[in-house]
Amino acid sequence: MAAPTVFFVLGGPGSGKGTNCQRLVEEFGFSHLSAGDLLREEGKKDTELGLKITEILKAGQIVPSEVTVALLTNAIRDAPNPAGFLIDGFPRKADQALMFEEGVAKAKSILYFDCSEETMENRLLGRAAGAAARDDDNIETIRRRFRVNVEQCMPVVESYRKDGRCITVDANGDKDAVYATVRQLFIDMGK
Ligand code: UP5
Ligand code: MG
Repeated sequence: MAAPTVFFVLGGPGSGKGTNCQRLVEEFGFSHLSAGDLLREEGKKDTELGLKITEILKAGQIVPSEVTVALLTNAIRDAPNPAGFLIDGFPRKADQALMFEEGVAKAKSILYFDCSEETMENRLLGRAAGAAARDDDNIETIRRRFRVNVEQCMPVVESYRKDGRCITVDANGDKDAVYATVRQLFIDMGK
């Protein structure tokens, strides 16, 4: 089987990765794989691994790479899509990038949602107040997620920037404004 077409979608917590991926799926027919969603799903299982994942997510820390890479690999294998995959919120650490790109596929482009922490915090606190609230949407974990993002995830974005594959999107605007930029990028890439 030919290697799948893969786009990594990166950006801090609340930068709008999931929101924009959903709209890209509707318009361009991609498959959306959120590493966080796959981990939350696995965390619901009453197994040792499930309990461990839930604990790590609640603390805003990063799950060991082999766990996340295995979940993504299985999802890609089980539902191949010639239009391609949007891998949301992954890779978050340098070793994850290496493991995935050597074992599964090299990402075609990396979309980086650049958003201020103030805006991201307001969005996450907004979600925390509604029905879509997540266990990690409390101020203490949100701040921990921000710190992990700066210390561990941003170096991954920087390394893709250096190798010329990173496309940065200003993600501070309203939903329609951000998506207008994102969809244009895919149209320009010939999608
Ligand atoms: N919203 C979105 N865009 C908006 C806009 N332009 N204007 C106004 N509001 C906007 O959006 C968040 C909220 O903001 C929503 O209410 C939305 O309506 C609104 P969303 O699209 O969900 O943003 P997203 O960037 O997807 O935020 P999310 O909270 O999902 O980001 P995280 O990166 O924190 O979450 P993720 O699910 O990727 O990871 C969760 C945890 O999983 C991590 O902390 C980590 O513990 C673990 N993890 C790993 O260990 N390894 C991995 O590889 C991946 C995750
Ligand atoms: Mg998300």
